[in-house]
Amino acid sequence: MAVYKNTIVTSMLIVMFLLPGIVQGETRHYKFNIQLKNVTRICHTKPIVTVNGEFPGPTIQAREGDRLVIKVTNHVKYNVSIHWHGIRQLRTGWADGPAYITQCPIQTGQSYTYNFTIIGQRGTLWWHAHILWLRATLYGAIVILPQPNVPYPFKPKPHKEITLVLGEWWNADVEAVINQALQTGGAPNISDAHTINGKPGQLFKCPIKDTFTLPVEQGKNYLLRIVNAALNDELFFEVAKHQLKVVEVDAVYTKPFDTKAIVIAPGQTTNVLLHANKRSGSYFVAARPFMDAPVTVNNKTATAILHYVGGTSASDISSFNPLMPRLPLLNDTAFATSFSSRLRSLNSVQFPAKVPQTVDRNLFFTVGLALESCSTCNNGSRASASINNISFVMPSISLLQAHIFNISGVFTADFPDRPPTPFNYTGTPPKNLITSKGTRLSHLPFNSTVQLILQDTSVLTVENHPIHLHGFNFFIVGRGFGNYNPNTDPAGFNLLDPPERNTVGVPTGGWTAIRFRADNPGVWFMHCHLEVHTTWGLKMAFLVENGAGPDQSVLPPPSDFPKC
Ligand SMILES: [Cu+2]
Repeated sequence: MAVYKNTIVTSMLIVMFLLPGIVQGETRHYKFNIQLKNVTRICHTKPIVTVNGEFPGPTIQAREGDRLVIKVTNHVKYNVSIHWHGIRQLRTGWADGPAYITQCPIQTGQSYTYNFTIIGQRGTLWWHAHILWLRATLYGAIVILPQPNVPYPFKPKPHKEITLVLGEWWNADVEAVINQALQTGGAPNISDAHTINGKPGQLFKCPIKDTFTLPVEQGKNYLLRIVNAALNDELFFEVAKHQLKVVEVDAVYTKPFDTKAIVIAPGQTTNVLLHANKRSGSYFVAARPFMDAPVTVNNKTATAILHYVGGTSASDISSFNPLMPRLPLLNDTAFATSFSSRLRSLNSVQFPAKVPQTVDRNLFFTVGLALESCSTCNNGSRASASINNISFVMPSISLLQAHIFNISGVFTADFPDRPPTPFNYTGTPPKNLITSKGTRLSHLPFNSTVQLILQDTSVLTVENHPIHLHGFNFFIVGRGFGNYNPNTDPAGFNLLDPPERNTVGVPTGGWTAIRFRADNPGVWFMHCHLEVHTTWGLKMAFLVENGAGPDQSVLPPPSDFPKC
């Protein structure tokens, strides 16, 4: 009997050794109660929508291979849905979360249990509401550790890990801010503060309890998991007098490199190592926008305090006198460009960069802002935003349901592969360009390889658009300023170790080339992660067919799937 048991154990070990990817993970249960909570920031108190009364919301802790079962119950007046940003959701599109794309939202008093497995991903991601502007306060980090006994590929091993979620705070009710903008046709009021872990920091009034602190010990190394959860602002992030070593972006390891600051767009995550190499003292950790277009942003600096503990250091933050980092200037395009160009996938034997070397589908999408007529608006027009000149109209039931259950009349699968009317995208725009509206999807056969050029336009103004794709990571194989040139630009593409992400900033007045393999069946949203642009219509979706294999089709929806 003992011999028999040993044989089984041995064969199991052999199987596990041969197939390290299928080590069984744990199932982790979370309960998210969506509820109002009165919160005070910069001397303003207002009720905000939270998970479990926490702001920012709870951090989800998991390991690669784990299953997450998260029961979300809605106790507020708004319909709610939650997106697990960056999680690939292989075959589980029902759990992705964008309202009216993969699910109907969870109505007041109702619950929905998101159930999905983290496959082939480890690092920092995050979750946020994916309806209205509720993600202003409904957000939190997802920390995915490697499987047990699998070390990080970078050195040194961090002594501690600290999650820093960057956000934006409005003193006014955020839904009122965007509703007012839509009525008048103008841009929404900018936020009143930026925040680090929900706290604006000492440069604002009422600072003391509004400051997040990071105690560190001399000589130790720390892993900072940085998330940009701001609604509308790309951010620079810097720690006074400390270099940062970038080791991961969007839950994909990178070739490590040192930098004095990082640039991070809404939707992106960045892990950096920080060596606490000072003797003592305290240092500001600071975040401030990057904006290199003629667009008004909140340019206020959020701060936290990194302080050395032990020795003579004080413990009361009111007695700190921290040093301030210089931070890149608001419009420092050169710094942002240089930072982006230094990002490379690790591309090791263990973590290869599987860049599609051939392309089945060549797509060219313009992304940009324009105006549309509006009889009730102040100037007779309002801002609109579009992809290939189509401003996306949200359906009234989810696209994934319409696709899987063959419900007609919800969308058409005829999103154009290129702009209907070509023009000088970054030059003087044509005057008579009419933006059309539609719920149109781009159709992709299962497992096809896609190259997508994202081209900014100057129709209303050029601007950096952080484009987020659900359901996939993509490789950023090229970027540049001006108009993409299909004859000369591909020669410069990096098809060896390009960065792999789920969100990419398309340069202001420029373009980005991405590649991905459509190996995840379902309906997958792609949109600008500046919430104001998404609201104005800068969004579309891909429809990826089921494959022929047994594991290549969308699983059935869960029994508690919300109804519209
Ligand atoms: Cu945008």
